[in-house]
Amino acid sequence: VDVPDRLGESDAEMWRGAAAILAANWTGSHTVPSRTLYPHQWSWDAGFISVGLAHVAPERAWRDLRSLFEAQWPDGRVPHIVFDPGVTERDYFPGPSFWTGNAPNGGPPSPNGADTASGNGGAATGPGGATANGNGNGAGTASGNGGGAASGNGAGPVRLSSGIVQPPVHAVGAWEVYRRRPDEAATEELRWLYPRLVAQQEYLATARDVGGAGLAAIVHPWESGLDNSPAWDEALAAVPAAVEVLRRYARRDNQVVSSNHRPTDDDYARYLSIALSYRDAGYRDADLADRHPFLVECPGFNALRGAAELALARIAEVVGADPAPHRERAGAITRCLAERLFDPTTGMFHALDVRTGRRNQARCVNGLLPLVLPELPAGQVDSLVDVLDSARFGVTARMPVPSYDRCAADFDPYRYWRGPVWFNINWLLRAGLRTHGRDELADRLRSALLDLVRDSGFYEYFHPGSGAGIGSPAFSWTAALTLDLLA
Ligand code: 9YW
Repeated sequence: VDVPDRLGESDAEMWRGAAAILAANWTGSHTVPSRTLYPHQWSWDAGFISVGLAHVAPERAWRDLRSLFEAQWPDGRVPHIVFDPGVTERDYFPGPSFWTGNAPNGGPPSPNGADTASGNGGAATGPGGATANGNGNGAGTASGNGGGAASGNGAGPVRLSSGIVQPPVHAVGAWEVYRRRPDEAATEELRWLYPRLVAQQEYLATARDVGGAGLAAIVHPWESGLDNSPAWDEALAAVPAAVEVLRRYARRDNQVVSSNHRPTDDDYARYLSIALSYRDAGYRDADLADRHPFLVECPGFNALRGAAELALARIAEVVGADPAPHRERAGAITRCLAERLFDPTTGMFHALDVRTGRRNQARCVNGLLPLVLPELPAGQVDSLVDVLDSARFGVTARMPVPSYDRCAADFDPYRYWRGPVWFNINWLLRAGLRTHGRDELADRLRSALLDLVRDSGFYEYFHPGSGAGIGSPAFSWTAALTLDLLA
Protein backbone atom coordinates (compact mmCIF):
# COMPACT_ATOMS: atom_id res chain seq x y z
CA VAL A 1 0.00 0.00 0.00
CA ASP A 2 1.15 3.53 -0.76
CA VAL A 3 0.94 5.55 2.42
CA PRO A 4 0.77 9.33 1.90
CA ASP A 5 4.14 10.86 2.88
CA ARG A 6 2.78 13.51 5.17
CA LEU A 7 1.19 11.04 7.59
CA GLY A 8 2.91 10.64 10.97
CA GLU A 9 3.79 7.16 12.26
CA SER A 10 0.54 6.50 14.10
CA ASP A 11 -1.61 7.72 11.21
CA ALA A 12 0.45 5.70 8.74
CA GLU A 13 -0.14 2.63 10.84
CA MET A 14 -3.89 3.28 10.79
CA TRP A 15 -3.74 3.74 7.03
CA ARG A 16 -2.06 0.37 6.57
CA GLY A 17 -4.49 -1.30 8.99
CA ALA A 18 -7.51 0.10 7.19
CA ALA A 19 -6.19 -0.89 3.76
CA ALA A 20 -5.48 -4.41 5.04
CA ILE A 21 -9.07 -4.82 6.26
CA LEU A 22 -10.49 -3.75 2.90
CA ALA A 23 -8.15 -6.19 1.16
CA ALA A 24 -9.17 -9.02 3.50
CA ASN A 25 -12.87 -8.30 2.97
CA TRP A 26 -12.54 -8.27 -0.84
CA THR A 27 -14.00 -11.37 -2.49
CA GLY A 28 -12.79 -10.82 -6.04
CA SER A 29 -15.94 -9.03 -7.20
CA HIS A 30 -17.13 -7.07 -4.18
CA THR A 31 -16.29 -6.20 -0.59
CA VAL A 32 -18.23 -7.77 2.29
CA PRO A 33 -19.03 -5.53 5.29
CA SER A 34 -17.60 -8.14 7.64
CA ARG A 35 -16.39 -11.69 7.09
CA THR A 36 -18.00 -12.96 10.26
CA LEU A 37 -21.35 -11.19 10.40
CA TYR A 38 -22.28 -10.05 6.89
CA PRO A 39 -20.93 -12.42 4.21
CA HIS A 40 -22.77 -10.91 1.20
CA GLN A 41 -22.74 -7.48 -0.46
CA TRP A 42 -24.74 -4.72 1.23
CA SER A 43 -25.97 -1.72 -0.70
CA TRP A 44 -25.10 1.35 1.33
CA ASP A 45 -21.98 -0.32 2.67
CA ALA A 46 -20.76 -0.52 -0.94
CA GLY A 47 -21.21 3.24 -1.29
CA PHE A 48 -19.14 4.03 1.80
CA ILE A 49 -16.56 1.39 0.95
CA SER A 50 -16.01 2.97 -2.46
CA VAL A 51 -15.14 6.27 -0.75
CA GLY A 52 -12.26 4.51 1.02
CA LEU A 53 -11.19 2.35 -1.90
CA ALA A 54 -10.87 5.57 -3.91
CA HIS A 55 -7.66 6.19 -1.96
CA VAL A 56 -6.03 2.77 -2.16
CA ALA A 57 -7.61 0.74 -4.98
CA PRO A 58 -9.95 2.70 -7.27
CA GLU A 59 -10.28 -0.21 -9.68
CA ARG A 60 -11.75 -2.25 -6.83
CA ALA A 61 -14.13 0.62 -5.99
CA TRP A 62 -15.49 0.61 -9.55
CA ARG A 63 -15.79 -3.17 -9.57
CA ASP A 64 -17.63 -3.09 -6.26
CA LEU A 65 -20.19 -0.54 -7.49
CA ARG A 66 -20.62 -2.48 -10.72
CA SER A 67 -21.29 -5.67 -8.78
CA LEU A 68 -24.05 -3.95 -6.88
CA PHE A 69 -25.66 -2.28 -9.88
CA GLU A 70 -25.54 -5.48 -11.90
CA ALA A 71 -28.18 -6.65 -9.44
CA GLN A 72 -30.39 -3.58 -9.93
CA TRP A 73 -34.01 -4.47 -10.63
CA PRO A 74 -35.76 -3.46 -13.86
CA ASP A 75 -37.84 -0.93 -11.93
CA GLY A 76 -34.67 0.83 -10.79
CA ARG A 77 -34.50 -0.35 -7.21
CA VAL A 78 -31.09 -1.36 -5.94
CA PRO A 79 -31.46 -4.25 -3.51
CA HIS A 80 -30.15 -3.89 0.02
CA ILE A 81 -28.34 -7.23 -0.15
CA VAL A 82 -26.86 -8.94 -3.19
CA PHE A 83 -26.29 -12.54 -2.22
CA ASP A 84 -23.07 -14.38 -2.83
CA PRO A 85 -24.05 -17.78 -4.25
CA GLY A 86 -20.92 -19.27 -2.69
CA VAL A 87 -22.19 -18.59 0.82
CA THR A 88 -24.61 -21.08 2.40
CA GLU A 89 -28.06 -20.14 3.71
CA ARG A 90 -26.86 -20.93 7.19
CA ASP A 91 -24.32 -18.10 7.18
CA TYR A 92 -26.80 -15.24 7.11
CA PHE A 93 -30.45 -14.88 7.93
CA PRO A 94 -32.66 -13.79 6.22
CA GLY A 95 -30.97 -15.26 3.16
CA PRO A 96 -32.10 -15.71 -0.46
CA SER A 97 -34.76 -18.31 0.24
CA PHE A 98 -36.53 -16.00 2.66
CA TRP A 99 -36.65 -13.18 0.14
CA THR A 100 -38.09 -15.35 -2.65
CA GLY A 101 -40.55 -17.24 -0.55
CA ASN A 102 -38.83 -20.55 -1.03
CA ALA A 103 -38.76 -20.83 2.70
CA PRO A 104 -40.02 -23.03 5.51
CA ASN A 105 -43.22 -21.04 5.90
CA GLY A 106 -44.23 -21.39 2.28
CA GLY A 107 -45.17 -18.20 0.48
CA PRO A 108 -45.47 -17.73 -3.25
CA PRO A 109 -42.80 -19.14 -5.54
CA SER A 110 -40.40 -16.68 -7.03
CA PRO A 111 -41.88 -15.06 -10.12
CA ASN A 112 -38.61 -15.44 -11.96
CA GLY A 113 -38.07 -19.15 -11.71
CA ALA A 114 -34.43 -18.61 -10.90
CA ASP A 115 -34.79 -20.52 -7.68
CA THR A 116 -35.94 -23.78 -9.12
CA ALA A 117 -32.55 -25.18 -10.03
CA SER A 118 -30.68 -24.63 -6.81
CA GLY A 119 -33.57 -24.60 -4.42
CA ASN A 120 -32.33 -21.42 -2.81
CA GLY A 121 -32.92 -18.64 -5.24
CA GLY A 122 -33.42 -15.07 -4.11
CA ALA A 123 -35.16 -12.39 -6.02
CA ALA A 124 -33.17 -12.35 -9.19
CA THR A 125 -32.37 -9.89 -11.87
CA GLY A 126 -30.31 -9.89 -14.99
CA PRO A 127 -27.73 -7.15 -15.31
CA GLY A 128 -28.54 -4.35 -17.66
CA GLY A 129 -32.27 -4.59 -17.10
CA ALA A 130 -32.51 -1.10 -15.74
CA THR A 131 -30.88 0.48 -18.70
CA ALA A 132 -31.57 -1.96 -21.47
CA ASN A 133 -32.76 0.63 -23.93
CA GLY A 134 -29.69 2.74 -23.32
CA ASN A 135 -31.42 6.10 -23.59
CA GLY A 136 -29.25 7.36 -20.80
CA ASN A 137 -31.91 8.85 -18.57
CA GLY A 138 -33.61 6.61 -16.16
CA ALA A 139 -34.64 3.84 -18.46
CA GLY A 140 -35.34 1.72 -15.40
CA THR A 141 -38.80 3.12 -15.04
CA ALA A 142 -39.98 1.48 -18.24
CA SER A 143 -40.90 -1.84 -16.72
CA GLY A 144 -42.70 -0.59 -13.64
CA ASN A 145 -42.74 -3.00 -10.76
CA GLY A 146 -40.59 -5.71 -12.16
CA GLY A 147 -40.54 -7.59 -8.92
CA GLY A 148 -37.04 -8.71 -9.64
CA ALA A 149 -38.37 -11.02 -12.26
CA ALA A 150 -35.93 -10.00 -14.93
CA SER A 151 -33.94 -13.13 -15.36
CA GLY A 152 -32.35 -13.52 -18.73
CA ASN A 153 -32.74 -9.96 -19.97
CA GLY A 154 -29.03 -9.37 -20.17
CA ALA A 155 -25.70 -11.08 -20.44
CA GLY A 156 -23.95 -12.29 -17.36
CA PRO A 157 -24.90 -14.12 -14.23
CA VAL A 158 -28.31 -13.85 -12.59
CA ARG A 159 -27.92 -12.18 -9.23
CA LEU A 160 -29.85 -13.18 -6.16
CA SER A 161 -30.96 -10.31 -3.99
CA SER A 162 -33.32 -9.05 -1.34
CA GLY A 163 -36.28 -6.95 -2.48
CA ILE A 164 -35.91 -3.88 -0.26
CA VAL A 165 -33.47 -0.98 -0.62
CA GLN A 166 -31.05 1.07 1.49
CA PRO A 167 -30.11 4.77 1.45
CA PRO A 168 -28.77 5.84 -1.97
CA VAL A 169 -25.19 6.85 -1.14
CA HIS A 170 -23.71 5.43 -4.34
CA ALA A 171 -23.65 8.57 -6.48
CA VAL A 172 -21.70 10.29 -3.72
CA GLY A 173 -19.31 7.32 -3.64
CA ALA A 174 -18.91 7.21 -7.42
CA TRP A 175 -18.21 10.93 -7.54
CA GLU A 176 -15.53 10.57 -4.83
CA VAL A 177 -13.83 7.75 -6.70
CA TYR A 178 -13.87 9.72 -9.93
CA ARG A 179 -12.59 12.99 -8.51
CA ARG A 180 -9.59 11.27 -6.88
CA ARG A 181 -8.49 9.88 -10.24
CA PRO A 182 -10.42 11.43 -13.12
CA ASP A 183 -8.90 9.48 -15.99
CA GLU A 184 -10.50 7.97 -19.10
CA ALA A 185 -11.20 4.64 -17.39
CA ALA A 186 -13.01 6.43 -14.57
CA THR A 187 -15.06 8.41 -17.07
CA GLU A 188 -16.10 5.14 -18.70
CA GLU A 189 -17.23 3.81 -15.34
CA LEU A 190 -19.29 6.93 -14.76
CA ARG A 191 -20.88 6.51 -18.19
CA TRP A 192 -21.93 3.01 -17.23
CA LEU A 193 -23.19 4.00 -13.80
CA TYR A 194 -24.95 7.27 -14.56
CA PRO A 195 -28.19 5.93 -16.12
CA ARG A 196 -28.38 3.29 -13.41
CA LEU A 197 -27.95 5.86 -10.64
CA VAL A 198 -30.64 7.97 -12.29
CA ALA A 199 -33.00 4.98 -12.42
CA GLN A 200 -32.35 4.31 -8.73
CA GLN A 201 -33.32 7.89 -7.86
CA GLU A 202 -36.31 7.79 -10.16
CA TYR A 203 -37.62 4.65 -8.46
CA LEU A 204 -37.41 6.30 -5.04
CA ALA A 205 -38.97 9.54 -6.27
CA THR A 206 -41.97 7.85 -7.87
CA ALA A 207 -42.81 4.36 -6.61
CA ARG A 208 -41.89 5.32 -3.06
CA ASP A 209 -43.59 8.68 -2.78
CA VAL A 210 -46.44 7.05 -0.90
CA GLY A 211 -47.23 10.17 1.11
CA GLY A 212 -47.46 12.23 -2.07
CA ALA A 213 -45.40 15.11 -0.70
CA GLY A 214 -42.13 14.51 -2.54
CA LEU A 215 -40.42 12.36 0.08
CA ALA A 216 -39.67 8.65 -0.31
CA ALA A 217 -41.18 6.26 2.23
CA ILE A 218 -39.23 3.30 3.50
CA VAL A 219 -41.25 0.09 3.64
CA HIS A 220 -39.03 -1.59 6.25
CA PRO A 221 -36.79 -0.35 9.08
CA TRP A 222 -33.90 -2.16 7.38
CA GLU A 223 -34.25 0.22 4.44
CA SER A 224 -33.12 3.11 6.62
CA GLY A 225 -29.82 1.37 7.41
CA LEU A 226 -30.55 2.21 11.08
CA ASP A 227 -32.31 -1.05 11.77
CA ASN A 228 -33.56 -0.76 15.34
CA SER A 229 -33.48 3.02 15.79
CA PRO A 230 -36.07 4.37 18.24
CA ALA A 231 -37.29 6.37 15.23
CA TRP A 232 -39.30 3.29 14.18
CA ASP A 233 -40.66 2.24 17.58
CA GLU A 234 -44.09 3.80 17.24
CA ALA A 235 -44.69 2.61 13.69
CA LEU A 236 -43.38 -0.85 14.59
CA ALA A 237 -45.66 -1.16 17.59
CA ALA A 238 -48.62 -1.21 15.20
CA VAL A 239 -47.18 -4.12 13.22
CA PRO A 240 -48.14 -7.67 14.21
CA ALA A 241 -45.11 -9.65 15.38
CA ALA A 242 -44.66 -12.82 13.34
CA VAL A 243 -43.51 -14.79 16.37
CA GLU A 244 -44.38 -18.16 14.87
CA VAL A 245 -42.41 -17.30 11.74
CA LEU A 246 -39.38 -16.30 13.78
CA ARG A 247 -39.56 -19.62 15.61
CA ARG A 248 -39.40 -21.49 12.34
CA TYR A 249 -36.21 -19.72 11.32
CA ALA A 250 -32.99 -19.53 13.27
CA ARG A 251 -31.59 -16.08 13.81
CA ARG A 252 -27.93 -16.06 13.07
CA ASP A 253 -26.88 -12.52 14.02
CA ASN A 254 -27.28 -13.01 17.76
CA GLN A 255 -25.26 -16.20 17.70
CA VAL A 256 -22.26 -14.37 16.27
CA VAL A 257 -22.39 -11.38 18.63
CA SER A 258 -23.95 -10.96 22.06
CA SER A 259 -27.74 -10.84 21.91
CA ASN A 260 -27.74 -7.76 24.20
CA HIS A 261 -26.23 -5.80 21.37
CA ARG A 262 -28.66 -6.84 18.67
CA PRO A 263 -32.31 -6.01 18.04
CA THR A 264 -34.64 -7.95 20.35
CA ASP A 265 -36.60 -11.04 19.24
CA ASP A 266 -39.78 -9.02 19.42
CA ASP A 267 -38.35 -6.44 16.99
CA TYR A 268 -37.11 -9.22 14.77
CA ALA A 269 -40.50 -10.89 14.59
CA ARG A 270 -41.99 -7.60 13.42
CA TYR A 271 -39.20 -7.12 10.88
CA LEU A 272 -40.08 -10.50 9.42
CA SER A 273 -43.77 -9.81 9.20
CA ILE A 274 -43.16 -6.52 7.36
CA ALA A 275 -40.78 -8.22 4.93
CA LEU A 276 -43.30 -11.02 4.35
CA SER A 277 -46.06 -8.52 3.65
CA TYR A 278 -43.96 -6.86 0.97
CA ARG A 279 -42.68 -10.12 -0.44
CA ASP A 280 -46.07 -11.80 -0.59
CA ALA A 281 -47.36 -8.89 -2.66
CA GLY A 282 -44.56 -9.50 -5.13
CA TYR A 283 -42.54 -6.46 -3.98
CA ARG A 284 -45.03 -4.26 -5.77
CA ASP A 285 -45.25 -0.63 -4.70
CA ALA A 286 -48.70 0.16 -6.10
CA ASP A 287 -51.31 0.71 -3.36
CA LEU A 288 -48.76 0.43 -0.56
CA ALA A 289 -50.79 2.87 1.49
CA ASP A 290 -53.76 0.50 1.53
CA ARG A 291 -52.02 -2.68 2.50
CA HIS A 292 -48.50 -2.32 3.81
CA PRO A 293 -48.00 -2.23 7.61
CA PHE A 294 -44.90 0.00 7.72
CA LEU A 295 -44.49 3.22 5.73
CA VAL A 296 -42.24 5.91 7.14
CA GLU A 297 -40.51 8.98 5.74
CA CYS A 298 -36.97 8.95 7.17
CA PRO A 299 -35.11 12.28 7.29
CA GLY A 300 -31.75 10.57 6.81
CA PHE A 301 -32.82 8.50 3.83
CA ASN A 302 -34.36 11.51 2.10
CA ALA A 303 -31.42 13.79 2.88
CA LEU A 304 -29.19 11.22 1.18
CA ARG A 305 -31.50 11.21 -1.84
CA GLY A 306 -30.86 14.94 -2.05
CA ALA A 307 -27.10 14.51 -1.68
CA ALA A 308 -27.24 11.89 -4.44
CA GLU A 309 -28.89 14.38 -6.81
CA LEU A 310 -26.09 16.86 -6.18
CA ALA A 311 -23.46 14.20 -6.88
CA LEU A 312 -25.40 13.25 -10.02
CA ALA A 313 -25.27 16.87 -11.18
CA ARG A 314 -21.48 16.66 -11.06
CA ILE A 315 -21.43 13.27 -12.74
CA ALA A 316 -23.81 14.54 -15.43
CA GLU A 317 -21.29 17.21 -16.38
CA VAL A 318 -18.61 14.58 -16.92
CA VAL A 319 -20.76 12.26 -19.01
CA GLY A 320 -22.32 15.03 -21.08
CA ALA A 321 -25.81 15.01 -19.55
CA ASP A 322 -27.75 17.99 -18.22
CA PRO A 323 -26.93 18.71 -14.56
CA ALA A 324 -29.75 21.20 -14.02
CA PRO A 325 -32.60 18.76 -13.33
CA HIS A 326 -30.49 17.09 -10.64
CA ARG A 327 -29.87 20.39 -8.87
CA GLU A 328 -33.57 21.20 -9.08
CA ARG A 329 -34.51 17.85 -7.58
CA ALA A 330 -32.02 18.32 -4.74
CA GLY A 331 -33.61 21.69 -4.03
CA ALA A 332 -37.11 20.22 -4.09
CA ILE A 333 -36.19 17.39 -1.72
CA THR A 334 -34.56 19.91 0.64
CA ARG A 335 -37.69 22.06 0.68
CA CYS A 336 -39.97 19.06 1.34
CA LEU A 337 -37.78 17.91 4.20
CA ALA A 338 -37.61 21.37 5.71
CA GLU A 339 -41.39 21.78 5.58
CA ARG A 340 -42.49 18.32 6.54
CA LEU A 341 -39.99 16.66 8.88
CA PHE A 342 -38.43 19.51 10.89
CA ASP A 343 -39.75 20.06 14.39
CA PRO A 344 -38.99 23.53 15.79
CA THR A 345 -39.58 22.35 19.36
CA THR A 346 -36.76 19.78 19.27
CA GLY A 347 -34.73 21.73 16.71
CA MET A 348 -34.17 18.66 14.57
CA PHE A 349 -35.80 16.36 12.02
CA HIS A 350 -38.06 13.41 12.82
CA ALA A 351 -39.41 10.41 10.95
CA LEU A 352 -43.02 10.70 9.80
CA ASP A 353 -45.39 7.73 9.85
CA VAL A 354 -47.31 7.91 6.57
CA ARG A 355 -50.05 5.67 7.96
CA THR A 356 -50.92 7.96 10.87
CA GLY A 357 -49.48 11.26 9.67
CA ARG A 358 -47.61 11.56 12.97
CA ARG A 359 -43.99 12.58 13.42
CA ASN A 360 -42.08 10.41 15.83
CA GLN A 361 -40.80 12.41 18.80
CA ALA A 362 -37.59 10.47 19.53
CA ARG A 363 -34.37 12.37 18.91
CA CYS A 364 -32.40 10.05 16.63
CA VAL A 365 -29.27 10.68 14.65
CA ASN A 366 -31.03 10.37 11.29
CA GLY A 367 -32.74 13.61 12.34
CA LEU A 368 -29.39 15.41 12.04
CA LEU A 369 -28.46 14.10 8.60
CA PRO A 370 -30.24 16.83 6.57
CA LEU A 371 -27.12 18.81 7.45
CA VAL A 372 -25.60 17.29 4.31
CA LEU A 373 -27.93 19.46 2.20
CA PRO A 374 -26.33 22.78 1.18
CA GLU A 375 -29.65 24.56 0.64
CA LEU A 376 -31.10 23.77 4.04
CA PRO A 377 -32.56 26.99 5.54
CA ALA A 378 -29.95 28.76 7.68
CA GLY A 379 -32.15 28.69 10.78
CA GLN A 380 -32.47 24.91 10.57
CA VAL A 381 -28.72 24.55 10.06
CA ASP A 382 -28.03 26.60 13.19
CA SER A 383 -30.53 24.56 15.09
CA LEU A 384 -29.02 21.22 14.01
CA VAL A 385 -25.55 22.42 14.91
CA ASP A 386 -26.79 23.41 18.37
CA VAL A 387 -28.29 19.96 18.91
CA LEU A 388 -25.10 18.34 17.62
CA ASP A 389 -23.05 20.28 20.09
CA SER A 390 -25.41 19.79 23.04
CA ALA A 391 -25.38 17.25 25.86
CA ARG A 392 -27.75 15.08 23.83
CA PHE A 393 -25.37 14.37 20.96
CA GLY A 394 -22.25 16.11 22.28
CA VAL A 395 -19.17 15.87 20.11
CA THR A 396 -17.67 17.89 22.95
CA ALA A 397 -16.74 14.91 25.11
CA ARG A 398 -14.05 13.90 22.60
CA MET A 399 -16.56 11.36 21.46
CA PRO A 400 -18.28 11.35 18.08
CA VAL A 401 -22.04 11.63 17.76
CA PRO A 402 -24.07 8.72 19.22
CA SER A 403 -26.96 7.18 17.30
CA TYR A 404 -29.53 8.33 19.85
CA ASP A 405 -30.12 11.11 22.38
CA ARG A 406 -27.85 10.49 25.40
CA CYS A 407 -30.46 12.11 27.65
CA ALA A 408 -33.29 9.77 26.61
CA ALA A 409 -34.46 7.35 29.30
CA ASP A 410 -34.07 4.39 26.95
CA PHE A 411 -30.64 5.36 25.57
CA ASP A 412 -28.78 2.05 25.35
CA PRO A 413 -25.00 2.22 24.88
CA TYR A 414 -24.80 -1.33 23.54
CA ARG A 415 -27.81 -1.98 21.42
CA TYR A 416 -26.94 -1.22 17.85
CA TRP A 417 -28.74 1.94 16.62
CA ARG A 418 -30.15 2.87 20.04
CA GLY A 419 -27.03 4.55 21.40
CA PRO A 420 -23.69 3.35 19.98
CA VAL A 421 -21.47 5.50 17.77
CA TRP A 422 -21.41 4.59 14.07
CA PHE A 423 -18.66 5.66 11.73
CA ASN A 424 -20.63 6.14 8.52
CA ILE A 425 -23.14 8.50 10.11
CA ASN A 426 -20.39 10.56 11.69
CA TRP A 427 -18.55 10.77 8.38
CA LEU A 428 -21.71 12.16 6.79
CA LEU A 429 -22.24 14.62 9.64
CA ARG A 430 -18.68 15.85 9.31
CA ALA A 431 -19.24 16.40 5.58
CA GLY A 432 -22.45 18.29 6.41
CA LEU A 433 -20.68 20.52 8.92
CA ARG A 434 -18.08 21.38 6.30
CA THR A 435 -20.78 22.10 3.75
CA HIS A 436 -22.09 24.77 6.07
CA GLY A 437 -18.69 26.19 7.00
CA ARG A 438 -18.67 24.79 10.53
CA ASP A 439 -15.05 23.80 10.20
CA GLU A 440 -14.10 23.93 13.84
CA LEU A 441 -16.78 21.44 14.86
CA ALA A 442 -16.08 19.35 11.75
CA ASP A 443 -12.40 19.12 12.74
CA ARG A 444 -13.28 18.18 16.28
CA LEU A 445 -15.50 15.41 14.96
CA ARG A 446 -12.75 14.16 12.66
CA SER A 447 -10.22 13.99 15.53
CA ALA A 448 -12.70 12.20 17.75
CA LEU A 449 -13.34 9.63 15.01
CA LEU A 450 -9.66 9.00 14.39
CA ASP A 451 -8.93 8.73 18.14
CA LEU A 452 -11.68 6.17 18.43
CA VAL A 453 -10.20 3.92 15.75
CA ARG A 454 -6.65 4.45 16.97
CA ASP A 455 -7.61 3.37 20.49
CA SER A 456 -10.20 0.69 19.76
CA GLY A 457 -9.74 -0.62 16.22
CA PHE A 458 -11.93 -0.74 13.12
CA TYR A 459 -15.11 -1.92 14.81
CA GLU A 460 -18.61 -1.96 13.45
CA TYR A 461 -19.81 0.42 16.19
CA PHE A 462 -18.55 1.83 19.49
CA HIS A 463 -19.68 2.31 23.07
CA PRO A 464 -20.67 6.00 23.30
CA GLY A 465 -19.16 6.33 26.79
CA SER A 466 -15.94 4.32 26.86
CA GLY A 467 -15.32 4.18 23.11
CA ALA A 468 -14.86 0.40 23.31
CA GLY A 469 -15.43 -1.40 20.03
CA ILE A 470 -18.61 -3.50 19.62
CA GLY A 471 -19.85 -5.88 16.92
CA SER A 472 -17.56 -6.96 14.12
CA PRO A 473 -13.87 -6.05 14.70
CA ALA A 474 -12.79 -5.68 11.07
CA PHE A 475 -15.60 -3.67 9.59
CA SER A 476 -15.28 -2.41 6.04
CA TRP A 477 -16.97 0.98 6.18
CA THR A 478 -15.10 1.93 9.36
CA ALA A 479 -11.82 1.11 7.61
CA ALA A 480 -12.85 2.81 4.37
CA LEU A 481 -13.98 6.06 5.96
CA THR A 482 -10.90 6.17 8.18
CA LEU A 483 -8.81 6.25 5.00
CA ASP A 484 -10.90 9.14 3.75
CA LEU A 485 -10.50 11.07 7.02
CA LEU A 486 -6.74 10.53 6.94
CA ALA A 487 -6.27 11.42 3.25
C1 9YW B 1 -28.33 -6.80 9.96
C2 9YW B 1 -24.25 -4.41 6.87
C3 9YW B 1 -25.54 -3.93 7.50
C4 9YW B 1 -25.69 -2.40 7.41
C5 9YW B 1 -26.87 -1.92 8.23
C6 9YW B 1 -26.75 -2.45 9.64
C7 9YW B 1 -26.65 -3.98 9.62
C8 9YW B 1 -27.89 -5.95 8.84
O1 9YW B 1 -25.53 -4.36 8.85
O2 9YW B 1 -27.83 -4.54 9.13
O3 9YW B 1 -28.44 -8.03 9.79
O4 9YW B 1 -28.56 -6.29 11.05
O5 9YW B 1 -27.79 -2.02 10.46
O6 9YW B 1 -26.91 -0.52 8.22
O7 9YW B 1 -25.84 -2.03 6.09
O8 9YW B 1 -23.16 -3.72 7.40
